[in-house]
Amino acid sequence: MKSISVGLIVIALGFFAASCGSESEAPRAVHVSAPGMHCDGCTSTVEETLAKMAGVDSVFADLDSKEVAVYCDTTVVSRGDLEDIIAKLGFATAPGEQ
Ligand SMILES: [Cu+2]
Repeated sequence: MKSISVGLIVIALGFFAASCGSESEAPRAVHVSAPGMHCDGCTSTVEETLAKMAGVDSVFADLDSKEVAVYCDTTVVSRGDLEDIIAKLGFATAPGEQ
């Protein structure tokens, strides 16, 4: 009986250590270019849409640099996922580009 509870404690500590480890790695800032953003409406659309994605902590879209800084868990959401969403919203290319 005693060995079972010690075993459970070891398992619980293992999970705790694992979750701490992943938290210290994430969130990471991923910068994605979105040249199609031209006003505050565009930046809010990008911010609100990306913020709803799983693994995304916070989003800041900068109109001047046309860059979107996404603070996310890169083990859950990849740069490609973020670029896909921005492309679907129509901001991946500058107006006039294909
Ligand atoms: Cu706009």
